[in-house]
Amino acid sequence: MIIDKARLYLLRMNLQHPFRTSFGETKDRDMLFVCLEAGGIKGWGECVSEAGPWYSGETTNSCIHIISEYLVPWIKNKEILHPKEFKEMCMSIKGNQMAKACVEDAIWDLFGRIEGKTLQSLIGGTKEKIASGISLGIQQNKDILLQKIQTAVEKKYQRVKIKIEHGWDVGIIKEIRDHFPDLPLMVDANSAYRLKDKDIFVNLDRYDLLMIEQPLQYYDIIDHASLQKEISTPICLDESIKSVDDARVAIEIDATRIINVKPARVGGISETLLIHNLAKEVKIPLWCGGMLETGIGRAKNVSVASLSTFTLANDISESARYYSDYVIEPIFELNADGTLTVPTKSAGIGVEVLEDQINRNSIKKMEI
Ligand code: OSB
Ligand code: MG
Repeated sequence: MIIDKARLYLLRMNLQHPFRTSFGETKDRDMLFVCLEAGGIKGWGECVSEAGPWYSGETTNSCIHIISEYLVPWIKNKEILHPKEFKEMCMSIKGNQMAKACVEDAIWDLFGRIEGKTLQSLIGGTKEKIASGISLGIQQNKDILLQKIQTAVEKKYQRVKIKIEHGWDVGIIKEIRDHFPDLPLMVDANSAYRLKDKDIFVNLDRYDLLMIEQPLQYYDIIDHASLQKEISTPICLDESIKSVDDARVAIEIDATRIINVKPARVGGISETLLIHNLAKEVKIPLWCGGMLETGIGRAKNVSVASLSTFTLANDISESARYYSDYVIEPIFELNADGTLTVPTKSAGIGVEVLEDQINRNSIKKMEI
């Protein structure tokens, strides 16, 4: 295929509820979408970057820059036989994983739509339904959190993840365990702690958590291995794993016993497939993380989570949880068994993209 047209859209989308983590609060999101066209067929990618460099060093503006000045010009009007070629084509662009993933996703979607195949079948995903978990941000008080957990349990989410930070950790987990002794529960610190805070994790070790996600620095792998020696709850890295090489190192030194794979954090679907192959070889369980995606990114994540190594519940909740303005059809609804069905309504990411809706609501558009 030859990509002959490319467009960026920026939409401001309000979150249904503010989402607070140890690195800050998100109230609305400027969502960036890229649309690539080849001979009139369109493929879509969603960029997960946030306005500021709080989760990683990338921002929405850095992604606009990298996508429009480098990534798209480097692939436009060139013959591409398979989406896996994208990585090679952009190899000399360092870092900028979210920007790369957004463009690579659009190439996979476009390729699938041209070939008449779903993304799931292109990557070899085997499951029809994927296990859905929920990630609950830091709340104003414990009663609000307990109520949100109760609602999640009633909706049959398969596990609950609680964001933690200093002052909202051991105490709140004890409280949750008093009310929900058997709940499949985990915590995510988003790098809020240092090795000197080890006692907090030794205390958390008593509460039968499925895992502790990214307790220490975002660039750190070694200290996580030291912390893992002190506790039996598995550590699961998120921010620290930006490539299959990071994953291999972290596994080798026992810094991570489970990996939260966010395709956008590792630079795209091709890199995700390498992590999938590694995980199969070394028998490390995976699950797919989320970045408050709208429908386009969500559909991609659901397809990725259908790979056989993604055996744990994913941070992929129903569409209505975060936004009311939908950009795809059909939206994702939770099944009674706490799963989401892998969409197969159309080729590519499996859902229709509502281009008119995106076009109408954009606050910025750019032809590249
Ligand atoms: O660390 O997993 C994270 C949201 C934004 C940034 C980082 C994270 C998250 C989540 C939400 O936990 C997961 C979701 O999309 O539901
Ligand atoms: Mg995380």
